[in-house]
Amino acid sequence: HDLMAIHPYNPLEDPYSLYPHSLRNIDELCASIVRSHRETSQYRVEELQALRWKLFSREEIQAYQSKSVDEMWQHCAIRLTEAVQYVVEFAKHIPGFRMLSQNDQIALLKTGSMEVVLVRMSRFFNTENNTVFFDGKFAGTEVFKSLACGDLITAVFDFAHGMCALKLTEQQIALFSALVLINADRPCLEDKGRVQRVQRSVEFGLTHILHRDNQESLMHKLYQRVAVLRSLCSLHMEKLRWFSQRYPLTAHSLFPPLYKELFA
Ligand code: CLR
Repeated sequence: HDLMAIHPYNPLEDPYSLYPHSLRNIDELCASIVRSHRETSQYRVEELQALRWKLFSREEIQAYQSKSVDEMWQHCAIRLTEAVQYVVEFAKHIPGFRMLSQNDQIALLKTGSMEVVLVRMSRFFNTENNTVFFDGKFAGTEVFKSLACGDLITAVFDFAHGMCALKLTEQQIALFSALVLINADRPCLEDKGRVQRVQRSVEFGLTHILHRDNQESLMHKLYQRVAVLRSLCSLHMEKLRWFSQRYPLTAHSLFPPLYKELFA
């Protein structure tokens, strides 16, 4: 996919379009983001729906709760890192992402991958009993007790709850995830202008599908969610610093390399 086919737009070169933007290209852009989301989302929504009855037993919950702080942190860091790896795959197939410099790709992933994991969490969340699909079953906040960061866990669960309330379609989640990732205001970007052009095309794609779905009012709500994401990720970093100070050995030698690379 060639982004220049969308930005800037030259009507003389697009005999198919009756509109100020090429719908053909914007449809292609949306389709490839949606495809990339689908191929990297681990579970389909229907599959997760079918697994909802699988809850951790009292004994299993107790086993998680009796893990030591560093044992549970290590366990969660591994799970989070797996999720981040899928987000990296997702990013690679967003049209235009691979055309950014390596530095800028890494800068966007460093700040955005955790945010996308949290957006994706809403697909793995059951609002009826406030549980998230984790380690093969649905887990409530009590499962994460031994992490000793209850405020972060509560905030993360609240966020998932709020995202679920928006009742987004898979296509909307895909485009929103791409928009969260491709953000020209992230620090340490070499070529802000180029990121901005990719960002505009993704924004345009999201606007396009919201318009098609007759849900333009969602745009405002989604931008509000972005602000909450920022605060959640700084809380995550704060907890990570606290943990690394208390358990330097675990943080240094037992955390997955990618987790350290992205968040340390
Ligand atoms: C998010 C969507 C991914 C699959 C996935 C994997 C790991 C899950 C994550 C989801 C949601 C958040 C999660 C995480 C493992 C641990 C973490 C449940 C479902 C909780 C919130 C604990 C965070 C602890 C850090 C402070 C280390 O596609």
